[in-house]
Amino acid sequence: SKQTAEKSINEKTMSHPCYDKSAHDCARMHIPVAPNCNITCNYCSRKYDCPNESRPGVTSEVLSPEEALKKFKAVKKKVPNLTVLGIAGPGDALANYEETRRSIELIKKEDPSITFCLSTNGLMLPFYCQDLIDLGITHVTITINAVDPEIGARLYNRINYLGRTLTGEEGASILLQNQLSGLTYLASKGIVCKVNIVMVKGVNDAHIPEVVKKVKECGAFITNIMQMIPASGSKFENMPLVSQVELNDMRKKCEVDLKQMYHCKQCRADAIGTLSQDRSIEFRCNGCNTDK
Ligand code: CLF
Ligand code: SF4
Repeated sequence: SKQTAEKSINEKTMSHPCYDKSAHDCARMHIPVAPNCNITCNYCSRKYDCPNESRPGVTSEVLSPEEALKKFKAVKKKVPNLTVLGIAGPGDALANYEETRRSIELIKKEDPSITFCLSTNGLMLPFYCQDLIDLGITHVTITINAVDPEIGARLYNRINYLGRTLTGEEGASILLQNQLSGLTYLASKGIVCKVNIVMVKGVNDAHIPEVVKKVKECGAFITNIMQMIPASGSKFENMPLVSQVELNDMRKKCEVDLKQMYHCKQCRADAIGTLSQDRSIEFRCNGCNTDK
C-alpha cells in the first residue's frame, strides 16, 4: 500500500541532515522560490537571503516553481544522496504561498519519496498549517526569537498582517500568537518541528531559556540557537555579536530541556548537498557554473 511504500516520519527524520546529525551523508536541496517577506527583523536587509536561516550577505537567484522543478530534476541526477527538499526563502515561504505550494506539488509528482521541509517566520502559519500537512510537508522550522512581546518589539520593526502594518508590542504579540498556535497545531498532527532562535546579545540572550521551555511545551522537537550575523545596512548592523563559546554555552544550558542543534551551517536559500559540502555553485544559472 501507499503507507508501506512511503517512508514513515521517523525514517524521514533519520535521513534529514538538519534534524539528525548522524544523517550527515544525506543531502538537502533548497529551492529559492520565496522572495517576499511579511515582517521586518532588525538584523535583516532584504537585499540578501533571510538571516533567520541563512548566511548574511548572500543573494540567491529566485526561481519560478517550474524552474525549481527543472532544477530539481537536474540535481537529482547528480546528487544521489538527496533526501530532503526545503524552502528557506530567500524571504519567507508563507509570504509567497502560491509559489511554495505549486513548487511542492510539482516536485512531489516527480518524486513522491522526497522529504519536504519548510522554514518560516510563522506569521501566516495559522492560515496554512493544515494545507502544509495536506501537501505532504513533514518537517517545519519556525524562527521564534522571543516569547515576550516586549522583547519581540525590540527585534521586529514591523509586521505586515492582513493588509495592516503593525509595530511595537502589538505587532510582536500577533507574530508570537501565530507562531505558537501554528507550532502547537503542527506538532499535534505529528509534524516534526524545529525552532530557530537568533541570539542577539543584550536583547534576547538572557531570555532564550524561556523561549526553549515555551516551544517545548508547544511540541517542538529541537531548537537551533543561531548566532545573529546582521546584514549590512540593517538596523542591528553595529550590534555586538555572541561568540561561538557563548552560543555553545547557551545550547548546553538549554539542552537540559530540549534537544539542541549544534551543526547548523546557516545555509543559502539555494543550498544543495550535504551540510558540510555545498554544491550549489554547480547548479546555479541553469548549470552554467557562473557565480553571481
Ligand atoms: Fe533547509 Fe532548514 Fe529544512 Fe534544513 S537548512 S529548510 S531544516 S533542509 Fe539546516 Fe541549513 Fe541550519 Fe537550516 S543547516 S540553516 S537548520
Ligand atoms: Fe528578513 Fe526576518 Fe523576513 Fe527573514 S523573516 S527575510 S530575517 S525580515
